[in-house]
Amino acid sequence: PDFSGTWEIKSSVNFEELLKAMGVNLMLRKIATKAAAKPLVEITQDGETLSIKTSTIVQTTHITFTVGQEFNETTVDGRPCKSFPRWETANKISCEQTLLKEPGPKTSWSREITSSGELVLTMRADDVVCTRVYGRQ
Ligand code: R12
Repeated sequence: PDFSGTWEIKSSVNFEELLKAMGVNLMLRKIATKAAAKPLVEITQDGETLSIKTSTIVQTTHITFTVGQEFNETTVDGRPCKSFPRWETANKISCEQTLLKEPGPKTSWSREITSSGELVLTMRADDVVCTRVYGRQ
């Protein structure tokens, strides 16, 4: 599928709960949740290699990876981790994360292009699942 494009958010569920499960304190949770309500996501794709830039007023992250190959990233709360993205279905990339410094919650994300052309991002921390739906700008 084609993940490339400029994406804006349509809905977000459980983002603050996700941060809570990661142990982020109340003040940072409030700031981050407010910032994450207006993100801009820019994705470029070359075959199985994706580059994802996620910008908010407090933080911008940029990852580049090839599906099937381990890469370094950080969890949503900024902890360094190893990430292993793989195709879960033809349209969905699932990525397990392993913290470089344990202990911490078990985290992962997935990104899927749905049949209606939306981008669905899920982020997990232990048993909490945050679901964010993006539409093309
Ligand atoms: C912390 C510090 C910061 C943040 C946290 C802990 C803020 C994180 C933000 C994440 C946004 C994620 C998005 C994801 C997506 C926008 C704002 C949580 C800055 O210690 O939709 O792809 C310093």
